[in-house]
Amino acid sequence: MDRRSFIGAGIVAGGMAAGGMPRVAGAAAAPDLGFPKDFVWGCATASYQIEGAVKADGRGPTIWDTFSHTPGKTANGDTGDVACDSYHRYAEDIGLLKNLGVKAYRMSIAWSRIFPEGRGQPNQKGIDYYNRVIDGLLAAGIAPYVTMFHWDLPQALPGEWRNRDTAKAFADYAGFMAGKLSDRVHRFMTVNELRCFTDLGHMQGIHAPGLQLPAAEVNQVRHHGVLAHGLGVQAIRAHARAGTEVGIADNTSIFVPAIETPEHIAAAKKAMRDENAMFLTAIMEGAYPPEYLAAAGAAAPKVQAGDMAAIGSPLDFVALNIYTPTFVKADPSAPRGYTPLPHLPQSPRMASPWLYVGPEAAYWGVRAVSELWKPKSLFISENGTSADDVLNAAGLDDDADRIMYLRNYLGQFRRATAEGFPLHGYFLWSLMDNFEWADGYTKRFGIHYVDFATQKRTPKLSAQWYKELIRRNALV
Ligand code: GBH
Repeated sequence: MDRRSFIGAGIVAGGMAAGGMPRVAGAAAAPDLGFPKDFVWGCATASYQIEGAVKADGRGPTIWDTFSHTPGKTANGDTGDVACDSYHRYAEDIGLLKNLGVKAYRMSIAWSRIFPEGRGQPNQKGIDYYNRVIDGLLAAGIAPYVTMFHWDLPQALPGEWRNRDTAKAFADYAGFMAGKLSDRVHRFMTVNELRCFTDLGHMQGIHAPGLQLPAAEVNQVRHHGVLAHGLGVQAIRAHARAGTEVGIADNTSIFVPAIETPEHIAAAKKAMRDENAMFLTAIMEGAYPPEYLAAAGAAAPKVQAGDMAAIGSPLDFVALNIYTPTFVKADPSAPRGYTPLPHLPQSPRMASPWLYVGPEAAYWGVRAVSELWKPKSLFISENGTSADDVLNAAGLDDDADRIMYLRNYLGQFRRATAEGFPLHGYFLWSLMDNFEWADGYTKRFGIHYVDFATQKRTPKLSAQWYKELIRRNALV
């Protein structure tokens, strides 16, 4: 059956179980809410957002230590100095994961715990910490999925991402860690969210290192970001055991067709490719699209021989962080044939002002990436929401709005799996409330509430909901 008749059959028959097996008798009229067998359910976190212990065991300072300690850069002057103190409480946090029944945990490694100055002599105490975490996860039956870089760049690297050498230093570090961990870790992600650590840090200046550079320098930083990814893929493959899978966790900008007709769908796919030209498009195609280079003109990135081949290194999987959509329509009068549509002042959004609710981003993100570039495999490396969490008089966090958000997005991910797109797993952001970058501790994304004064973790209602979803392997 091709994809289209498969969907049609599902509708006519009142739902097909994932994999095309007819549903059990008695449930024939109910919509099918199941996910594929062996779908990987997980939670995600990142080192600087949860670990704290910024001076422990030889960890070197990072650009986020510097930035968060600079007055006016984060809400309330919040820093990651303590965060969730997961550096010391990791065993408890593994317990939270185990209680949920997740099969996988996406975590990141703090580069400056391994190489305090970004390069040079490795710090065994930092390696030991990740060995403890990974061994603890495996003992709990949880597979670690490891991101090598989630924004906490060692401060000692001169010129940070403005310096091309940083991409090489990243590859050396990533290869080194893959050599240490690939006996137990089978999937690595190079970097998290290219657009965030390049543009937010170097164009808008709202993330570390807080720069507002001219276009040519921003494009060069972006180039160093994708180059780091590509050299990192090669280094991980060179040092990891055979069979290790390598991918990226990217926040590709996602365009949702305003109307599901062929012309608007084509417009959305074109927008996905064009608007991500300097990031995922370059990685999946091993080239910058000529239209991107032409539009950048004199500000186009300076590319050296061999760069694009490295950037285009084949991946075992693509992982997407999916939060918010841009709706788009076909528009023959627009230069590129499409027009992105603005959100309205009253468009629904969650506690973070940028977090517009658009569950269709889940389906269209997976579908467009699948159809444009045919990756072997896809994961959702992050999806989740902030909410105005408060503990009630009973000490509980009944976050029904987070459940609403997650249920809607997961319904759209389920549509993608039911239609046969190769989506194999989902990591909820986040296991627990944590340091939300420039928003400090004012925005909570966890399914466990963290009291930052006492470090007490309390499962929210959404944790119970996620646990039940995992138990049934179906939307609840
Ligand atoms: C991801 O970022 C990150 O990977 C993760 O670390 C983070 O905690 C999580 O999602 C939740 O944010 O309106 O100009 O202030 C998502 C990307 C980065 C998007 C910050 C919004 C602020 C935009 N987000 N950004 S602005």
